[in-house]
Amino acid sequence: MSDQQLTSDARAYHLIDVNGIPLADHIAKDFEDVSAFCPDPSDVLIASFPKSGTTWTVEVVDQLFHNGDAELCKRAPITTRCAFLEASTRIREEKGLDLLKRMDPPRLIKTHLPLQLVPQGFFQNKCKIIYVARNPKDTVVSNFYFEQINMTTPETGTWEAFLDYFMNGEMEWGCWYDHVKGYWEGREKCNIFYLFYEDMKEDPRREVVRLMKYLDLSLSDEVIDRVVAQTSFKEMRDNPMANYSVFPKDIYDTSNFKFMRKGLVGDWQNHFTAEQAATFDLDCQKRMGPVDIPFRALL
Ligand code: PPS
Repeated sequence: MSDQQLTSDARAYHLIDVNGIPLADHIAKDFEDVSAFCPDPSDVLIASFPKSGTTWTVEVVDQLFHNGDAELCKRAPITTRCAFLEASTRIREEKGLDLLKRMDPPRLIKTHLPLQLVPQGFFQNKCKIIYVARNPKDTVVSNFYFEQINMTTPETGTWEAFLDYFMNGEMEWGCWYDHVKGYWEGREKCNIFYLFYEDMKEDPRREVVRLMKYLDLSLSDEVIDRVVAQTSFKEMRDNPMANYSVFPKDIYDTSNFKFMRKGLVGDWQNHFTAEQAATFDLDCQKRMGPVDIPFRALL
């Protein structure tokens, strides 16, 4: 897929501080260009901390924009149907900014940047912004498995070490707590649709309808039902245009785990010890402070 062959030290990687946020070196180096990006007012930004349900949300929005037309939504891999704003050629065939130049508005744009690093053009042009958040314990578990697939970052290490890394806010794209709080606090001012993974799991139809209304679309019940059915975990897991299986093994090695891994709420219970969960919950309470985001599946 990529002309750029990753070398044996491809996993060597370091984080660079960009306005207080650790970004991968290959992303940080083009950050000025990313900041200067000016979207069209019709573009839709889908933002998240990694492994929160981004791909699911992108697929739903793409299908809503295409009237639930299954064939049209399989026109290209999801990574081409939606541009990853800050992506460099280390993780994608072409930079997000280059892909955007080839796309026609309204474009779907994905980002993992915290709100304060989102290019100002999105706010100036009053673009629609959807933020998807997932309870932190399932988010860290999903990241732990993804890092084992991800051949462009260093070896993952143990679960215990990874949990500390997450709790210390040392991850790429910054601290989870600040990320979810930033979009939560900015949601009214910036007209952000704050979506919860757990709500999508509980009642996908209800959330698809809410998304449709936010996007100022009006689709028939039949189309809505189709979108819900075509974006189920099982459908997306088996859809090569949605499940990331088109990536070569030197980028994502899915021999042991798939990108579409389990798609469940509460899988953290299979990974956290009782002691880890208690420490995590206490820490989470402190870190969230007075900001009361209605996360579920925490306990
Ligand atoms: S990324 O790389 O940050 O864009 O990853 P992201 O898409 O945010 O998160 C991947 C997790 O979302 C799950 N997923 C789904 N769950 C339920 N239904 C659907 N349709 C769906 N699509 C993706 C995916 O399986 C990852 O979660 P885990 O817990 O690892 O299975």
